[in-house]
Order: sequence, then C-alpha cells, then structure tokens
Amino acid sequence: KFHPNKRATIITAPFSGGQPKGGVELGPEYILKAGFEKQIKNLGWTTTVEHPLEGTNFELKKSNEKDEYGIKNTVIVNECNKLLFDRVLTNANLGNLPVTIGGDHSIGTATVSAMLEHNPDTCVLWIDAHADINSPKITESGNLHGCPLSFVMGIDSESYPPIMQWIPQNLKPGKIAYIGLRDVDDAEKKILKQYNIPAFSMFHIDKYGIGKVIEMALDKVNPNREYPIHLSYDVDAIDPSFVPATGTRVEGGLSMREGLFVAEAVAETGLLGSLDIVETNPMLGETDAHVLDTVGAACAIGRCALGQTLL
Ligand code: EXY
Ligand code: MN
Ligand code: MN
Ligand code: MN
Repeated sequence: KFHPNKRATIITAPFSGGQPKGGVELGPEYILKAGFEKQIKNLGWTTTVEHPLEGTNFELKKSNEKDEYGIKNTVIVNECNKLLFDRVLTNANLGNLPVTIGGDHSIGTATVSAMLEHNPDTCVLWIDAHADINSPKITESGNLHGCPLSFVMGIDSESYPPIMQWIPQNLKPGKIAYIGLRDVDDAEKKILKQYNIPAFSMFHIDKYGIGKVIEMALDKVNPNREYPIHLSYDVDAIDPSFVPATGTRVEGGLSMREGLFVAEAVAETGLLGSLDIVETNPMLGETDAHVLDTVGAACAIGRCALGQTLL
C-alpha cells in the first residue's frame, strides 16, 4: 500500500488558460470554501495546502487567438504547468500524496509528467467525457485543455512550440486508460486506435457495468495491481444533470454513484499515488444549486479517492 502515513498536499491550480471560458479558475476557492481540507482531515489524513500560482497573473494574459502553432495561450499554460510540475514532483518525492485542484485540464500535462518522473511505473486513469489527446497539429479548437496527454506522450512532437520542450514525454500508451468517454474528436479516435490506448466509453459502461469496466481498465494498465495510480478526474465525466457547472458538458455521462464508485474503487486498491480534480466552473451554474451540486461532487470525488467508505 502506498501512503501509509496518510500525508496529502492539496495543490491549488486556479487556472483557466487551457480553454476560453472564465470561472474555472475559481474552482479551487469554492472547493476549499466548501470544507474540502477538513473533509480529508476527517478521513485521517494530515494535510497541507499549497498555492503555487499565487502572485502570477495568468488570468489577465488570456487571449482567444491561436498562435503560429495553432494553439491558444501557450505561454501561460506552459508557465502554469512548470510551477505545478515542480510542486507535484517535490511533494511526491517527499512521500506526500499530491491532490491537485483545478482549474482546467491543461494542468494534467504537469501532474501526469511529474508523477511519471517521480515513479516511471505510475499508470494513469483518465476519467473524462473527452480524450484530451489532441496535439497542436490536429486540434481544431486550439484549446490546450484538450491536449495535455499528447504532450506527455510526445504525440506529433514536431508540432510543439519550443518552450514546451522541457515537458518530459514519459507516458507510454500502455500506461493510460480512459473511463467515461463520449465526445472524442475524429483525429483523437485515430490516435487512440493507432497507439492502442485502452478506452472505456459510456457504451462500455452501459454494456458491462462500471465495476467490470474499472477491473478491465486496471487489468490493462496495472495487471498485478502493483503500480501507483495517477487518477486524473475531470468532473465532466459525470452527467451534467449532477455536475452542471463545468465548461464542456456532454449529455449521457456517469451517474453520481458511478462517478464516485470510480474513486472508491481506486481507493480500494490502495494504489492511489496522486489525484487531480479539474474543470469545476462555479460561474457556469445557472442557479446556486447547480454550483453547490458541482462543488459538492468535486469534494465527494476527493473524499472517495482518499478512502471514504459507505460503511
Ligand atoms: N476535444 C475538444 C477540443 O480539443 O477542443 C474538447 C476538449 C474538452 C476538454 C475537456 C476538459 O476535458
Ligand atoms: Mn510515491
Ligand atoms: Mn478533461
Ligand atoms: Mn472533459
């Protein structure tokens, strides 16, 4: 079992530069105000909170223009990821469990590559409606929250801007599995096939049930249940009826229980090495209840992943 000492570091990533909408940078503040740190403490963890983006003003530098590489906000996304990479890697090396709270999913570039730098055996579970594996070459939107996995896998690396060359391309295709997919671009589908990346869509969840799907996903990336798991949880994996306050909603998602089960099942393995909770956008709730539901779901994902059980 990893993390027997139960020390967690909550790393806030109030960042929205990976996509055009404002408000997702408020995710960490809302999640912390909802009592997330205390909830984790109540599960027996010693907690620390770090704010590595404090003092930066990335939000003021956002633009909606694509650069010569076909992507938007390259400089701030890159700088943000550098800061997060350092804190995730440092905490992991100290034996702390990094819990990174976004912010948009472009920060996955830092969290995934840092955890693989910490332990190259790390496997990744990417829980999302989206595959987030566009490259600068193939992205249509140019939004970097749709691209983090290409960078850490080195897909189409000739299309990357030079400032992103520091990113370790340390994720192998056999070390990641997806759960919850239902909005994947055609060019991304090609990549999933070409690299033979295990991907469980909502179709598979309906067909086999969520319990079986987690087992199948872990059988692919962690057959002997021996490697640490980086759980990168995009709240839009859960159906927008439960998680409405998020930027790229897609109907037909996980039920609330299926969504929490994923986190509980990872906790049950004892192999959780690090966690991201991303894409909570408190400005996109149409009502206060929408915001409370979404922030509440983000907190619940974290509690379940860190060991909260029903009995
Ligand atoms: N595939 C689309 C794009 O690249 O723009 C949508 C990506 C949404 C990414 C969200 C957060 O997971
Ligand atoms: Mn470790
Ligand atoms: Mn995502
Ligand atoms: Mn998503």
